[in-house]
Amino acid sequence: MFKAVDKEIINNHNLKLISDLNSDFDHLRKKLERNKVNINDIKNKIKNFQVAVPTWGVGTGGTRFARFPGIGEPQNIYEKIEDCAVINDLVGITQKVSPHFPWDNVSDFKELKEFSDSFGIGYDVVNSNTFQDQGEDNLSFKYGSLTNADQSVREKAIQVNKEAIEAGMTLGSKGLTVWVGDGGNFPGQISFSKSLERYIESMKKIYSNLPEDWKVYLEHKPYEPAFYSTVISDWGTSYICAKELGEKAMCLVDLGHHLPNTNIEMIVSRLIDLNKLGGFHFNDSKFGDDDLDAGSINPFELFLIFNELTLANKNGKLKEISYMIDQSHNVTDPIESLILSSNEIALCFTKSLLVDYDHLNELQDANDTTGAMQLLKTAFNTDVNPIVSMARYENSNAIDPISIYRSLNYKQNKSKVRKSSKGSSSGIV
Ligand code: PSV
Ligand code: MN
Repeated sequence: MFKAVDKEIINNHNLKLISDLNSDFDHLRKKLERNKVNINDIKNKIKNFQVAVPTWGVGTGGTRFARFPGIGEPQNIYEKIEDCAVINDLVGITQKVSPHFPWDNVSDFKELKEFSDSFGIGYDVVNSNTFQDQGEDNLSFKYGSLTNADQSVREKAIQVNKEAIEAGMTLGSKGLTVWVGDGGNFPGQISFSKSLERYIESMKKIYSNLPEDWKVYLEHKPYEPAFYSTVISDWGTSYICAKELGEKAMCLVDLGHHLPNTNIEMIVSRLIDLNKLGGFHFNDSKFGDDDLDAGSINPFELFLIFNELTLANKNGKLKEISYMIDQSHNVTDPIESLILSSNEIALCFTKSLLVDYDHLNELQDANDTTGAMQLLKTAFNTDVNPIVSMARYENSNAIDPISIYRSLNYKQNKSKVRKSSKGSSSGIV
């Protein structure tokens, strides 16, 4: 298999760091032992953890105002796969990518699969884009896609999704995420009732095209680009639609798709209990759908989400969940952001594994509010970096991925061979 980052470089780098890591790991082992936590059991779970990287995330994103291209940024899906392979060679927990169609403009999907296979990169859930016009015809998504009043526009949007499913089948994906920007910017613009009815009708047609072993993930979002009303605005609406569609339909929680202060971890718990939690788009935010790096603003929230997942898993309630990152990197090198984000996600998962849920249950039943919160805080405040770094080391990845990446001068080197995109057109991604 072809390696985007030379194994020798990783090994030499690790050699310099392993002695310190061994002593940090040993120190933490002893500390956790006092609470009867076996560090190796946790490390083994982290070694098997995976989160998918979005193909659109390795390109430089933008805001509504401008986009400032980074140097050596990928210009096509092949170059994006190369960047994703760099990330995965260093961290090892991002073996799959989540592509976006037709953003990812592919003429030969078999050839793309062979190319990504050669880097050891696979495909997670595929995404369909009906939130902007792509084709040359007069059927525009300006006033909605799957919910558009015009049936021929709806059919066009359904077709985009069917094509995404076909592409995903060739690539080895097992699911489709549907997010529509459909809604209204002004009171009276759309019928709340008819647009939801049309959404379900269109989604039923997409659903009927899903292969037997596929899932479809419905992504909700309260606003943007429709600022007055959004058709799939919240987890309740998403749940109702998923229920109406059937077993293969699940809800996807994008962390940025909630109004400020929403208790996302409780939504996660509700969806688990309703058997409809299917996946995540990890990111972080200060105000709304900011698409900032996971764990950069509110790592405690990320931990509390994993806390619900780990508890549900312990109780046998957790089904297969697709973990994906959905971020827009405007001012950082996307590769660095994705390395750090995958690490933050792994850290929060690790911390959740430290919680003694039987004890938490006892504290809750005894109404020991302080004790229960302390239990969670103690897990959250534990520095579990030695576990996550050791998991990477034992998986033959980098103990310190960022410093190796910086030593490669990867983007500077790529800027000599990749055509630069001069444009500064705006757009969140
Ligand atoms: C929409 O804001 C979203 O979260 C959806 O997942 C899109 O597919 C993605 O961002 C792309 O920008
Ligand atoms: Mn998303």
